[in-house]
Amino acid sequence: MTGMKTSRRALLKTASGVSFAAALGAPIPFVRFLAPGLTPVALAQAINASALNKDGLTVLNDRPINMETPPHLLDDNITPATRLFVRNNGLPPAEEAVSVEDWRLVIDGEVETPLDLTIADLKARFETVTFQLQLECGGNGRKFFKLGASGNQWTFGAVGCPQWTGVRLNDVLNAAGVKPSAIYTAHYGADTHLSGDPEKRPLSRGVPVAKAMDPHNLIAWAINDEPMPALNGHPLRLIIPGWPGSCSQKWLTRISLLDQVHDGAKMTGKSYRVPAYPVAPGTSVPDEDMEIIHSMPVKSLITHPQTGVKVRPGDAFEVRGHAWAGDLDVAAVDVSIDFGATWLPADLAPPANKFAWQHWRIGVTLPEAGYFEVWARARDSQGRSQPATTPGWNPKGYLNNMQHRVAVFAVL
Ligand SMILES: Nc1nc2c(c(=O)[nH]1)N[C@H]1C(S)=C(S)[C@@H](COP(=O)(O)O)O[C@H]1N2
Ligand SMILES: [Mo]
Repeated sequence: MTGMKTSRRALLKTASGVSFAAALGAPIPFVRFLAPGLTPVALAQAINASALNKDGLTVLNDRPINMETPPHLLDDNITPATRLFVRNNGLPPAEEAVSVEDWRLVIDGEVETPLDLTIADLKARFETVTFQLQLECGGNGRKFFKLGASGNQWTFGAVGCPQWTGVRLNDVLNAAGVKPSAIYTAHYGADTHLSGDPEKRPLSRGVPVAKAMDPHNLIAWAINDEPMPALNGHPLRLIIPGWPGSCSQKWLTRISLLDQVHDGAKMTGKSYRVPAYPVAPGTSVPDEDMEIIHSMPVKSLITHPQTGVKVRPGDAFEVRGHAWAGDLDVAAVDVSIDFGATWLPADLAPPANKFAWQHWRIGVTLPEAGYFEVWARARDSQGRSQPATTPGWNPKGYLNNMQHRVAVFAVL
């Protein structure tokens, strides 16, 4: 029987249960069956703003926690930590278990000298650098694919460009001495698998050594000059800009260099891979025909005005946002107010540094009263542009770089 006494005791046993009950204003009689990490659905929206210190993000899933940012909240040139999306494949390490002083990063595998470093060692031995680096989930835009894939139904906001501080990944790898046999990295973090099975990892991805040696990759401990939020990888994470966010391991504990392509969790099968050739939606593609995603495609966001806004016909208003292009730069951003019939060139700023997203703006006037849409289309330095609707279908719904559209009502 579940008497009041038992349930009270069970409640006290579960620290999160206590705060959930307090937040709900009601006891949770079956709290002992509430799996760790599972948020009461009644709190799923409330919890992001308050307990998780994320400002206005949309919760897509609470176990694991996944949250995206509405485009108009990404208007800042440098994304605030409170507005950076969260994509977790497993359960983050418990905050009490994270000690900045005791955190270790191991570099091993195909290296001359394996390293075992504290964060203080990283700071003492290597140059500290700060870059604005864009981070986008490979599945951003998944929701819009026809014959959609399961997984988080990201719309536009699984992207951000904060300022990160840390040491260069290549400095650390060079200190370990990369052997000629090393061709791929393997990244490991301290988060745990949803099943609770300690043998299983939620995510362990890697990149070719050539990409790993790019001097913009960071082993980072700070975001916008503050420690990173727990959900974004505190106390240490990788940032591998321009490639799917999944390469940027959070709660980083180990980087191994391998003499073969890494086969860790979410490296194989259909994970972060797309068909090597175009396929019709719904096609069943053999695993051997799937290729690992490298650079993310060119994309842009309209961060102002917010969709649904009202303006006066004949009055100019500013449209602005950001654009990015994976490993490339953005060469141009065009804007349309007539469903793509004609396009106007926006003013486009150069990136603050390589791999920072680029800001664009344009003054727009709507000719008469009625419903309009503002569309934005970026073009990369190799001439590739964004499609009006979803690009090539793939089984897991990656790489959707379709144009962002906002609704604008012109009212007298
Ligand atoms: N350890 C670990 N690192 C991880 C993940 C994860 O689940 N565990 N998710 C990855 C994915 S899929 C993305 S898109 C980015 C998201 O980073 P953010 O949550 O800081 O926005 O982190 C990556 N690093
Ligand atoms: Mo991701």
